[in-house]
Amino acid sequence: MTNTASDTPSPVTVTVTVTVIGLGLMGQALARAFLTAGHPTTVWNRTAVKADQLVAEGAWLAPTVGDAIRRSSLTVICLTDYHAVRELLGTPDVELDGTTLINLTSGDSTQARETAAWAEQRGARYLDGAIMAVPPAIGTPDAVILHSGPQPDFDAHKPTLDALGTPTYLGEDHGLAALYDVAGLAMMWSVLNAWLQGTALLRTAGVDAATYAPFARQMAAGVADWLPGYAEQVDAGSFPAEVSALETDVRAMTHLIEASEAAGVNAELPRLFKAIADRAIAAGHGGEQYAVLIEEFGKPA
Ligand code: FVH
Repeated sequence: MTNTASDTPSPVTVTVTVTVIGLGLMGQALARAFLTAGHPTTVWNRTAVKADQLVAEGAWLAPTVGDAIRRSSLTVICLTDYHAVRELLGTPDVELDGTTLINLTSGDSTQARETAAWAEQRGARYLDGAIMAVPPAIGTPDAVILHSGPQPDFDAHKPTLDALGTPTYLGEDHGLAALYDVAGLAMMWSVLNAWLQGTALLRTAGVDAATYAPFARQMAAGVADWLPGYAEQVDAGSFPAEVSALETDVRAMTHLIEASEAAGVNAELPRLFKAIADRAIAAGHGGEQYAVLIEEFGKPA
C-alpha cells in the first residue's frame, strides 16, 4: 500500500535546544519530556549520577552549571527551593546574560518576585512557574504548568513548553504562579482535611472510608459547583442570602462540633469554622450568604 501525503508525518524540525538544571524526581521528568518531544536537551545535576539514564536516552550532561546554561537559549530549573536556585545560579561560572530562565521550583510569591529581579539584573529574561502535577504526568496534557512574567517571553517559548504538558499563562506579575500554587494547596488540604474529619466521625459508627468516600466526593463536587456564583458575590462585594444565612450555617457548625465531641473525635477543624463565622456575625453579617466570610479571610486573624 503506497504512502499518501496524509500518511507521511510532516517533518517537524525541532531545533530549540533546552537545558534542564536539577534532575530530582521532577527534573528528570521534565528533561525526559523535552527529549521525547525531540528537543536537543542538556542536563546538569549536583549529583551527576542522576543524569545517567537521561544521557543514555540522548541528553548531554554538562560538566558545569555554566556550561549547561551556555548551551541553550532556554534553561528550565527545578530544585528543592529558591535558596538552592540562587545559590547555584550565583556561582562565578554562571552567566545569565541573554538567556531565558524558567524557574519551576516551588516557593512563595515574594521569592518569585525577588528572584525575577535578581535574574533580570544579570541580563536574564525570567519566567516563574508552578507545576500542578506529579512527575508521571509530565509530558501529558494533564500536567498544567502555571507561568507568570513577561508575556512575550511566555509566547516565545510556549511551543517548547508544550512538551511538558499544558503551559498556562497567568500574567506579568512574577509572583502570580506561586500565589496560585499556594492557593491551590489551600483547596487541596482543606478538602482532604474535611474528608478526614467526616471519615473519622463515620468510622465511630462503623462506616469505613471506602463507603463514605463516594458521598464525600459528591459533596466536594457539589460545593465546587457553587464557586462561580460565590465568586460573583465576592467580586461585587454583596452577599444576599439566596440559599442560607450565615447564622443558619453556624447552627449547623455547632451540630458538627457537638457530634465530633460526642463521638470522641477531633473537633479542632469545626471549631475553627465556627470561630471565623462567629467573628463575621459579631461584625453584623449574620444575615448574609457564606461568601461574606471573605471579609475575615482578607485580614490577619
Ligand atoms: N515531585 C512532585 O510531585 C512535586 C510536584 C509539584 C512541584 N514540586 C516541586 O518541584 C521541585 C523539585 O521537586 P523534586 O520532587 O524533583 O525534588 P527532589 O527529587 O528532592 O530533587 C531536588 C533537586 O534539587 C537539587 N538540589 C537541592 N538543593 C540543591 C543545591 N543546594 N544545589 C544544587 N542542587 C540542589 C537536587 O540535587 P541532588 O540532591 O540530586 O544533587 C535535586 O536535583 C520542588 O520545588 C518541589 O516542591 C515537585
